[in-house]
Amino acid sequence: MDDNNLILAIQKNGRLTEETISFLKQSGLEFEISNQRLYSYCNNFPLRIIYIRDDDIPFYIKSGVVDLGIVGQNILYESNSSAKCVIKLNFGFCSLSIAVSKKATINNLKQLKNTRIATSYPNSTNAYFRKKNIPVRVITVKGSVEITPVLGISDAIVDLVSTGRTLELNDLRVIEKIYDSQAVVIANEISSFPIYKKIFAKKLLNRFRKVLSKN
Ligand code: PRT
Ligand code: ZN
Repeated sequence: MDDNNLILAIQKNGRLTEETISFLKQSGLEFEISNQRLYSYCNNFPLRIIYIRDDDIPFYIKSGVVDLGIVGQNILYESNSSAKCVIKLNFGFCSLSIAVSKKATINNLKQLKNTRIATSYPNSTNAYFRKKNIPVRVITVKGSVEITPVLGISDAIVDLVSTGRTLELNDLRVIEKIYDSQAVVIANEISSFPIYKKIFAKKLLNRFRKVLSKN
C-alpha cells in the first residue's frame, strides 16, 4: 500500500467485527465491504481499512505497515507490542479471569501454587502469577480452554469471560480477575507519523471521540 492514506486494521470475522464496522459508519466513514476482499477504500476520507485476525493487528502496527488498529485490550496486553491504547471504544467488554471447577477445593490464589493453568493468554497469565510470586505451570491451548479441567490436563484456566454463561455451562467458577478489557483504538506514537498522516490521524480520532461523546 504505497500511498499516503492512513491504514486502519480491524478484525475480519469475529466478535468485534460488527460493532467495529458500525462504529466506523457512525463516525461518518463511507466504505464498501466484500467478504473476499481483505481491504476497503474509504470514499470520503484518506483511509484504507484492512481486515485481518485480531491477534495479528499489534504486530502489523509494530512493523509500521498499519497506522491504527481496533482490538480488545486483551490482545494488546498479550502481544507485548509497543502499540499504545489511544481511545477506549465502549464495546467488547470482558475480563480475563482465573476459574476452577465448581468441585475444586481451590478458593484463592495461593492455593494455585504449583498447579497447571490452561490458557490462550500465556503472557498475561505468566506475568500475573510472576507479579503475585506464585509459581504455576502455564499450559497454552488455542481454544476451548474450558474443557481442560474436565479432561484432567489443568487445575485451573485463565480465559475471557463476559456473561459468565460458558463457565456456568462447564461447571467452572471464577476465583480472581486478572484484568478488564474492552475494544480500543491502538497506534504507534502519532506524533512521529509523517505530517500528512498525522493531520488525518488526529482528524479521525476526533471523529471517534465525537461519536463516543454522543453515546
Ligand atoms: O479470528 P480472530 O483471531 O480474529 O478472532 P478470535 O477468535 O481470536 O476472537 P473473538 O472473535 O472470539 O473475540 C474478539 C475479541 O472480542 C476478544 O479479543 C475480546 O476482546 C472480545 N470479547 C468480548 C470476547 C468475549 N467478550 C468473550 N466472551 N472474546 C471472547 N470471548 C469468549 C471467551 O473466550 C469464552 O470462550 O466467549 C466465551 C465466554 O463468553 P461468556 O459470555 O459465556 O462469558
Ligand atoms: Zn484472535
